[in-house]
Amino acid sequence: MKHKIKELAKKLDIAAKDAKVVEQLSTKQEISLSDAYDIQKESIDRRYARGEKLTGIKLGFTSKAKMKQMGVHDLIWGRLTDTMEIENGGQMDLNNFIHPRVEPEIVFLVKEDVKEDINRENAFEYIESVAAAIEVIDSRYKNFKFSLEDVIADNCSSSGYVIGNWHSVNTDVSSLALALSINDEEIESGNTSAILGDPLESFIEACRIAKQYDLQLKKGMIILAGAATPAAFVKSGDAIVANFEVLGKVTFKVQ
Ligand code: OOG
Ligand code: MG
Repeated sequence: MKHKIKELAKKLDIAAKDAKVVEQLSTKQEISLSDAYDIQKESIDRRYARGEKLTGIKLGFTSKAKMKQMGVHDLIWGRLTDTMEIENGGQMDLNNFIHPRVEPEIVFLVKEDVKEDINRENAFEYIESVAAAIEVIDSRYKNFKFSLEDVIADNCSSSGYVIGNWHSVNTDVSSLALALSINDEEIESGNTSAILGDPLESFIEACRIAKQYDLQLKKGMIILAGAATPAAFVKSGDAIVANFEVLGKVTFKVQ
């Protein structure tokens, strides 16, 4: 397998860059979890080589709703880069996506380079602020179907994110009602407590993962905590709004 990592990483990177589907990797060869993370790393290294910058990490399958929707039951993580950011109130160009879906999330802004183990007590020393967010996911696999290893290799379907207004770290985000609407129609509703019981747990988990994978979480990076509801497909012309109680609204349009 080792000799195929680069080749598979290239395949997925090109699929993401050109917005073209590929066959699931796992139907052609056996891939271990560690191979899958190696492929992810190699494919994101190709983005760095084109000048993209790491902006943070995202967690996936942190809520039961998402696990059920996708039939995958383990927490996963992926890398976010600067070209994925969509301005709040802005537009996303559908030409750069295959079959995008949107999901409401919580995002944390890292305050200090993380150099110690993080728990519920010291976490707040490392969080600058919190915000509502929408993640845009776009699997590079046909019909958005994958195994756990496939989706990890594909950088956990990462393709875009929109961040709402930042709020003080003292804002309690453990149990906020939220709703996702498309063209003024409510598509999903839920609560942030669906995210590992409390999105703060995603922050702690992200710090643990970063250490395990030798990835430095730096001041100014973001951590996307994972979706609270199933994801919804979007199409050209859609106006997307996620509304999160005290955190306010996050919006964008699909063009
Ligand atoms: C994988 C990404 C999952 C989340 O928030 O749970 C994810 C996928 O569903 O394609 O981002
Ligand atoms: Mg997500």
